Amino acid sequence: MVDWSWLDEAGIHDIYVRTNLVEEGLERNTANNMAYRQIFVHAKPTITTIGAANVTSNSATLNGSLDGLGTASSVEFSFEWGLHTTYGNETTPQTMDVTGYFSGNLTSLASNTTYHFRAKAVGDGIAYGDDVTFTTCILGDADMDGDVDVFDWVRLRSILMGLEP
Ligand SMILES: [Ca+2]
Ligand SMILES: [Ca+2]
Repeated sequence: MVDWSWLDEAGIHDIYVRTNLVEEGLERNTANNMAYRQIFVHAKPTITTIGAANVTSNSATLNGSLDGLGTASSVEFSFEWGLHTTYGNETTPQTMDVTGYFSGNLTSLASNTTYHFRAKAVGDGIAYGDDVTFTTCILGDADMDGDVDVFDWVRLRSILMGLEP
């Protein structure tokens, strides 16, 4: 007679719901017709929000790294981003099956605006990197010193004439 009584143990079910890291399994030994309880440990991916690069008045590249896959064989990574730490936007998820750097491009941003973002990885559980901010440039701020004045026009003129990169 197989003993199924452990399936009703409320305490184990509570652990699963609370942490989402431990899962119950059942192995049936056909030799003696007994069932054995198994516990599978699920490890979330580990991930880092590195920062933003190539920030212009309306675009930026977001960088992050997948430091560990956890117990998943592949991980879907993306970036959550927005004006606040509630984010509200997410880049298209991409699949990674090895650790390494990844990036996402944002376009059509508002100028002179601070954005929040964090890396996200979905494997055996969901992992988030720390919140990082960047501020888009002021439109017309050619020398990127935070204001628009006559020096920006001088710089813009030099760029257009091919005297400066
Ligand atoms: Ca300027
Ligand atoms: Ca200036």
